[in-house]
Amino acid sequence: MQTLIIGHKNPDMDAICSAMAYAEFKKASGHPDVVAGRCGHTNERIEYGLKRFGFSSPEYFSDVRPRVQDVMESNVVCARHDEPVYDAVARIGEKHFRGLPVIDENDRCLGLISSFKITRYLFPPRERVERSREVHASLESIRKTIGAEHLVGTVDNTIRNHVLVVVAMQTDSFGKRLGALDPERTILVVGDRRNIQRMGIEAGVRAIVISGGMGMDPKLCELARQKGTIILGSPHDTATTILLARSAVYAGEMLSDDFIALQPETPLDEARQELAMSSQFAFPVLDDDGKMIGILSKSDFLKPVPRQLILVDHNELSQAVSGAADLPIVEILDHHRIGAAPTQQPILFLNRPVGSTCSIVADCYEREGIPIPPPVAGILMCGLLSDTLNLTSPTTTETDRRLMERLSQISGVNPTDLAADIFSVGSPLLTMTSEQAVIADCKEYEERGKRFSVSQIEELTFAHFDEKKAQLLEALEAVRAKRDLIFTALLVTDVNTQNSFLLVRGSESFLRLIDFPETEPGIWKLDGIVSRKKQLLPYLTGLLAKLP
Ligand SMILES: [Mn+2]
Repeated sequence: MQTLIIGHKNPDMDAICSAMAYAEFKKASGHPDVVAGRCGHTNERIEYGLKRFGFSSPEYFSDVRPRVQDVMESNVVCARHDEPVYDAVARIGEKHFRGLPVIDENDRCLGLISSFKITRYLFPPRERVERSREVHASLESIRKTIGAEHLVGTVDNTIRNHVLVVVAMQTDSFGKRLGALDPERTILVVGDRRNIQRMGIEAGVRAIVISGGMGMDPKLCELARQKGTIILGSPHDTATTILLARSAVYAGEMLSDDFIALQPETPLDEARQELAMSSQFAFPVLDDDGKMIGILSKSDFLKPVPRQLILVDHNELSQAVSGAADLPIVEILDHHRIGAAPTQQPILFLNRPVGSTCSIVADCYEREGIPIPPPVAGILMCGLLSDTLNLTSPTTTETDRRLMERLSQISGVNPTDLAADIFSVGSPLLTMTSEQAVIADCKEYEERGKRFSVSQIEELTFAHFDEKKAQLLEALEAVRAKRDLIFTALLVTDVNTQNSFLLVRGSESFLRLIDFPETEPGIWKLDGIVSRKKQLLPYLTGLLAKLP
């Protein structure tokens, strides 16, 4: 069972770093099958923080719903289209299967061969029993399947429609019968009846199989050589020889090519619905080139889902990776408001009003007495100082300060230096278009039936703000119009001075309510305001309440 530790959509530094550090903690406390993931793109700052401490960004998951590939059997037992049905039957019997997929020489799936279809072939209905003498196979396949030895001539691999003729009649009856046969296609199966053997050779039949391991008279062998008739010696009696010869037909001859195949990425619940009414015994799983990479049986739906989740830095399913609701959530570590869905089982739910989820992870290490490796301390610092703007945000607690000091000792990195380095990388105003800067960290809210969005970007200085502000306002207006919001806001924060500019586009009646100093139309100066969730959001929802 794999445990995936994953943060919220539109991940920030805390979501990524807490997932990775908690995965390290889990491994150190004896849970090896743990993996950290993300469900959105990282940005330059996150990449910088990870790289600085020797990590690379965790695996990307667009959706964690169980998929066909999670439960399919990838060690597939197949039949080759050019192998005798006899060999396929042996494998079906050995494994107690109801049939096999049939592949070509490039592993492409051609169809399915079922034991039902084979049985129908070997035991045809009475009205079709005549056809049962025909075997569409090469002589070599027939020889091998019977286990016969060459007595005269050698067989080839050309596939022909052969007709098996058992001679159990008097010579004069056989003489009449012989006239009606096409000698090129005829394989006689006969015991040590020399007259019959001679008649067959003289008529120029393609092959004679001598049953019962009885061999052939040297004179007749010589005659056969002259006439070009192949003579094979079967170790079995006539009845067995016939049965074996018939099962020399190629698997490809008997396949149903009208079959349902699956793709490895198909979600299991979709596959379940698609296959519910099908009587097919198994479903080949094919890659984009039609190559067989696995097989799914209906019983595979009963297998337990091989993955469970630990959510970090969020607890609401609306913010979680797609498909999270379909997997067991076994733990949640968070520092936001509680909006978690009910769970089936009791779970570990650590929600603490501290500055970052990374603080909670650092605390887990301390409580368990597990030493924090210096690189892990480094990424924990990244998440902590990025969420608290280096311990200056009003969300910061005494616990955060104490932990930051401890982490700094372990990593040997000064928090202020690290914060400066992180925030100096990838300034949104310098590295993004105005549109990107507005949507990169945009959260949408609904209050009293009114929908609005608040974005935030963090800068080291307002030096690039003036040149960008007009475009930012335009981008805000575009988002507002596109999503039909009552207003869109962007908080541009200078993490050095702890001040912000607020840009808002929306209805005149709303804008008039904002009572911070307005530096120009649509832009306000918010000194000392840095936290979207703790400072700005309550202010804005308060204003909304004043609207008629
Ligand atoms: Mn966080």
